[in-house]
Amino acid sequence: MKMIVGGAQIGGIQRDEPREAVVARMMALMEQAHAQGVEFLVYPEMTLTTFFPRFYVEDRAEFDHWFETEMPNAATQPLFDMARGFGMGFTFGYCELTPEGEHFNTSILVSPEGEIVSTYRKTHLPGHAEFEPERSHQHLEKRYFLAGDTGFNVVRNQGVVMGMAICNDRRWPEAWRCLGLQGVELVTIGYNTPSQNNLSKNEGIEKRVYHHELSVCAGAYQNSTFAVAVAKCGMEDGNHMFAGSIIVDSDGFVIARATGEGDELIVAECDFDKCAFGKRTVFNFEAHRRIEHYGRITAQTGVKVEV
Ligand code: CDT
Repeated sequence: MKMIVGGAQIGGIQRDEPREAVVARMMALMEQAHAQGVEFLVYPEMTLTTFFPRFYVEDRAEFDHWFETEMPNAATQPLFDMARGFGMGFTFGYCELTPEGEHFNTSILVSPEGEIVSTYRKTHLPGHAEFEPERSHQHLEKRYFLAGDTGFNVVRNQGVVMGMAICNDRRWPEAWRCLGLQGVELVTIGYNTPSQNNLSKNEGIEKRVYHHELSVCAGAYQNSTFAVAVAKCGMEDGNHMFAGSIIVDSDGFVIARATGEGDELIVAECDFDKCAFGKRTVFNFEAHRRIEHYGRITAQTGVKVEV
């Protein structure tokens, strides 16, 4: 089962950039993708807005305007319509405000018929909830979002078992394994990652890009799945976020890579039949996993040194 998969990297979105302008950029990439035969397209985390968790406001309600209360909505409907016209599935991230008043960092997976077939709410929220002056920049995801309540789920879309994760989730093997245990064949990951560690100026961008790539390649290999990790990147409101969008095969090799820091399409033909070999040999979970020794993973959160 082969499918041409694309990643639509998006360059910086400035604070005052309207949703409609962003959607126009997304549609330009979708047109390019269609011209290259892409059948499924992955956009970044929080594709519609600037990465506002870098800003602190006392009253978080002041930031509700960054959130979508329905999807699709007037701004995004043209994207849905274009994808349906092309017969293309896609996924993108946005900030969701539910009718119950809950705020999530969300991504949706949309079938070629234009139906939202899966919704994922980000589990691992990095950063902090209060203003912390010792940091070179703020990362207030814990202030503006609730931890997701969906867990890690898969859906069969266009014949492929697909699952979503968002940004910081890619660094957690638990997220990958939850998807792996459901037979995932394509993991989609959108991200916004600042190029500087806000507590360590000495951690250069090279190390940060390396850790990103290491996480995605390891997760793909250890679960014998393809992965598409797509950045929102470049300069945003005077802050730099690294690029490095990649498509990774089920052996953990990068098979497509972005070269710039702006809007850019990456494309690879993915042969999902390749996933089966790893799943029935080295990573045959049924044959080799030893769950009797894994209890700590769900019973304990932090490290306990008892020796
Ligand atoms: N958006 C997001 O999750 N970014 C984080 C930054 C980590 S530093 C607080 C990431 O893991 O890439």
